[in-house]
Amino acid sequence: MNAGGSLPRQVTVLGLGLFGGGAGAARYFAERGVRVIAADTRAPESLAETLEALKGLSIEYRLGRPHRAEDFAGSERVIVNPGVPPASPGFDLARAAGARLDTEINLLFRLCPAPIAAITGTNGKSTTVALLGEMLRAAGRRTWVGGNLGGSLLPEVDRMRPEDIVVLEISSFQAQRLPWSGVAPRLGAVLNITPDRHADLAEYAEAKKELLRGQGPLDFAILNSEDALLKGWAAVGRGTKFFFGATEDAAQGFRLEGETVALWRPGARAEVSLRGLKLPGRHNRFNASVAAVSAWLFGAPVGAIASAAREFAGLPDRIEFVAEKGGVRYYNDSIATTPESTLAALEAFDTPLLVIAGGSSKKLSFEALGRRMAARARRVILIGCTAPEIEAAIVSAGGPAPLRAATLLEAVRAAAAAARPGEAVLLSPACASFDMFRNYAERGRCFRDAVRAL
Ligand code: UMA
Ligand code: ADP
Repeated sequence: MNAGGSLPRQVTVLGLGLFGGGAGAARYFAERGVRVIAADTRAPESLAETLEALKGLSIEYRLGRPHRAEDFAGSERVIVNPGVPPASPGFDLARAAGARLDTEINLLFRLCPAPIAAITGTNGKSTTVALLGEMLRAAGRRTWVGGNLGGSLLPEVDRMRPEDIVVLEISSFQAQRLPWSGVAPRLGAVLNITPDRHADLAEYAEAKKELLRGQGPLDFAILNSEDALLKGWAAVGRGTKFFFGATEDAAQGFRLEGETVALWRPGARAEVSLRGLKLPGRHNRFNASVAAVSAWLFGAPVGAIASAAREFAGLPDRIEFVAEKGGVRYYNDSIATTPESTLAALEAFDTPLLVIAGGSSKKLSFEALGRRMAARARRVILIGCTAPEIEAAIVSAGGPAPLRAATLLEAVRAAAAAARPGEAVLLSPACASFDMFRNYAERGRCFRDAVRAL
């Protein structure tokens, strides 16, 4: 098999990046003898890890400057990075060169012989994807996990078999471009839709809808009736809809009953126990319910689903337990880049909390977060550009004035000095990291190092 028919002679990868997506596309084509031009506006020094990983492959690099017509000349196909916005000059140049636009994820959809389960939403995607992967593995299915959570499955596609399952995390930027190839997943789940960096919520919701639009009646769509937008999506695409929070009269659906997930479809009914789930909070029981119904629809036995849920230790940077020092527990939730994620994290604890928050702005309101912080956090330590805004929200909600720190290291030390045994220190920034770090992962690493050095 190759990239949807015969291989092109030449492709341009528009946006090489650091998370493996652009790099996976470049590797896939270069390993198959296609001439590859990799264009990225970033300088080679800031792409060093990617360049190292691609060493030895024949790839022509055009880096560290604005895109030019010559980067696209002669390319039949341009693999557009999800991080390239529609306004990027790269688009005009690609079109002017007469190239077909494609994406790494679309290529995978077209080439992969196994059914695909694709999960999108504003929050909870990575956790749900990883947990579904574990449930399917526990059921004995060979499972490939990838997509937005990092890396690329594309170079592996020749090793995939029809009886395997591919589980993908799909961002709205990836979902939006699925219609370029007219592809749809066998199972598509949309967890929730809350304001994110997309300025326009309606446009953001439309992007997510693309995941389900191309589905047929034999495909499954998992939705959430507790979400204000998603509850109205019964007619999006032709897939069979399973709603979280469905009432008994629905032909199929699933819901949480305490620590048990009830699942049903015509002629079949099951219950999955979530007892022993290590992930804290109701939002994680919801994520586990979505993973459970998805695994069940792929034929996984309920015993295997429940044992995988019990065993799952969670992912790095998502309310990740780091260490206990002097009776204080430290948690790293660096991935929480929106106020909603931090709100969910605050609900996940029942001990007194010291919260480290702040970072670069996504232009979202901190009003609700300020209220909750005022009520829930015994002490807040703020870092980064958004510190004044978050402070104003907390103080106007009647909370105590937060502390300020110039660096994350300083914030961890201030939290440690203020914390008492039995309390928890939580890094949950509610903001992006780009004012102080390269990305959330680097911020999480810095927090872990600072805690371990206490
Ligand atoms: N770029 C250009 N020209 C432009 C615009 C951007 O060259 O006009 C370049 C940038 O300079 C940058 C690159 O495009 O170097 C994008 O970098 P990247 O590291 O994000 O690229 P990839 O490694 O291909 O990562 C992509 C996803 N990136 C984005 O969606 C922005 C990764 O999601 C994903 O893990 C990976 O593919 C595999 O599928 C990252 C992400 O931040 C983690 N996702 C967002 C999120 O989770 O909130 C949506
Ligand atoms: P994503 O991949 O969508 O960013 P993650 O699983 O990485 O989601 O979780 C990101 C953050 O969102 C974590 O801080 C977590 O506390 C929070 N979160 C996880 N699941 C949910 C949910 N279902 N609803 C709201 N917040 C959630």
